[in-house]
Amino acid sequence: MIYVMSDLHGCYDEYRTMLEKINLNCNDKLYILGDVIDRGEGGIKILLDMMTRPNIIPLRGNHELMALPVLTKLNAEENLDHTTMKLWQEWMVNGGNATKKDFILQNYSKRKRILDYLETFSLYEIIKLEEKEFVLVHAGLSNFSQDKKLSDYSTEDIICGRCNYQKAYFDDKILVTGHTPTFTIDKNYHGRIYSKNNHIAIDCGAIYGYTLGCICLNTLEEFYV
Ligand SMILES: [Mn+2]
Repeated sequence: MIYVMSDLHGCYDEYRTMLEKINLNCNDKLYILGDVIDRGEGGIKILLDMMTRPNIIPLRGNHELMALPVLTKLNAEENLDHTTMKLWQEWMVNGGNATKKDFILQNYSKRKRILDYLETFSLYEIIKLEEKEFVLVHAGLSNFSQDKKLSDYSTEDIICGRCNYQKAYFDDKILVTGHTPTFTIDKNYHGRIYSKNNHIAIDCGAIYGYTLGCICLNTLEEFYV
């Protein structure tokens, strides 16, 4: 089975409970659509756990995008240049401190492994099942055009933009996104997965006191913690 979840934001207990709930085994795959870290306390703990599971495939979110250059410089004990300093400030405003605090408590080899792991996060994934095709990204496809290839979108288009959930982007594919908590999309989807207009939005706002959602792409069954 293929599962998708997103925006864990350091909610380690909910993450572990979800793995048990979906009974993830080595024949399954779990895609995590970014924003594993920040805001909540357990981001580093989640990363260390994900790293041990080859059937978890991580995609990059805007929080990993902010964190990686800053943590790389910190780890190398390099001074922050102007660009990284700006990024550092932006990251701190967006809940990066919880991650930074725990990162610097790790020993050098663990820190190195975390950084190497963050480098492997992909920008998008395409999943073809018998009758359905899914495009997985963290945030959306800004500057969308029907015949544009996924490789032609910029990192910002994929990771930082907002989706228009009222509009179907593809006729023949379902766009699966995190980043935008579903309670901000439609009041009927508080703490629930939004599934409409060839969209599946799976950030159910765990860090905002709602739920952690997970969907099985084969059956479209939804799971909540
Ligand atoms: Mn995000």
